[in-house]
Amino acid sequence: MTELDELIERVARGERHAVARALRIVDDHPEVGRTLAYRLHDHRRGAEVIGLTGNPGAGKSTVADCLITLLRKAGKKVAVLAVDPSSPFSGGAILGDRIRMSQHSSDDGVFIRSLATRGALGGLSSATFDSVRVLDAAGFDVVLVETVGVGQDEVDIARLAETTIVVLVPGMGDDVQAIKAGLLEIADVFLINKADREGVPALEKSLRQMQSLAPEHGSWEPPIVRAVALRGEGLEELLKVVTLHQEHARSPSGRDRAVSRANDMFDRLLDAALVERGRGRLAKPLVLARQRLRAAGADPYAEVLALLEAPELS
Ligand SMILES: Nc1nc2c(ncn2[C@@H]2O[C@H](COP(=O)(O)OP(=O)(O)OP(=O)(O)O)[C@@H](O)[C@H]2O)c(=O)[nH]1
Ligand SMILES: [Mg+2]
Repeated sequence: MTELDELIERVARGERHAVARALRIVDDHPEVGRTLAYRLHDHRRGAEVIGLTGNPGAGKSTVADCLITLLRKAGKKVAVLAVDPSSPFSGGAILGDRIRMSQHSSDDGVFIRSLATRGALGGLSSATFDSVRVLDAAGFDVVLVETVGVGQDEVDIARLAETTIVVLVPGMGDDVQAIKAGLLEIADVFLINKADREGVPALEKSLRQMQSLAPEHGSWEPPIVRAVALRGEGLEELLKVVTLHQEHARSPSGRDRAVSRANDMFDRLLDAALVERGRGRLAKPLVLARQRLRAAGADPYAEVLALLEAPELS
């Protein structure tokens, strides 16, 4: 058994040290991490991936903390990936997150990890995607991904998460400006946090106005939930709504998103793999792979792997 095989076995058994080591590899040595991610194919378990995005200080970590508590009560194992902004604040944010969530640090069913790497073009790094795969294989039922909603991050979080929660805060002045148009496209749920502050009705009103002007969001209208995460208020409601969204996302009418996520992952993996190996005669196997991806549950990692091993390739 190679060292990597052994690590994979131990990750799949949910051994904490192995999970930590695998995540470190993914973050520090992305190429090895990618190999690891491919080889976790047989250990996929279908964790719920929930994205938390919003401006710095909106309360994402506080919300994550509350969600951990609720999900643990429901008997679920929870992992949190905090993706640090590439801003000078990141050091402080990591420390803050660690301290806030430290009450869970002795709980074996909770795993919290900050990721340092950023994508080459901004946005989430492929290490973030691969890390989710590691945590899924390790048996975490829910993976929360916290990211500051800047630029490409917003788009990427919707590509990674089954459910994206956009955290907003009232009283930020010009609400319509604070709610960037892009957020409407990615939000499955709006959370108005710090609802103990003034300006909640105004924010909710502008949100609803923007929603009514926005093009159809398919069969799911993103609900608006209010919370005071600092006091743990409104989080049960948030979780209820997230569960509803998960059900929707896994139903036939919500399946499009999952398929486009799989396709997107496929493109990312394929691009990376082709850069490494050079382009070959990919047309036919590529078409077949895309057909398979149209079925729910197809694994983009496995498809790219199959493609690279296709006999048509010289
Ligand atoms: N008044 C009030 N303050 C809150 C609430 N939730 C969080 N806060 C405070 O807001 C500050 C930022 O909270 P965080 O959870 O660190 O926010 P964040 O979005 O994770 O911040 P970054 O990771 O730095 O982007 C902290 O001081 C929290 O105590 C709330 O519901 N009401
Ligand atoms: Mg935070």
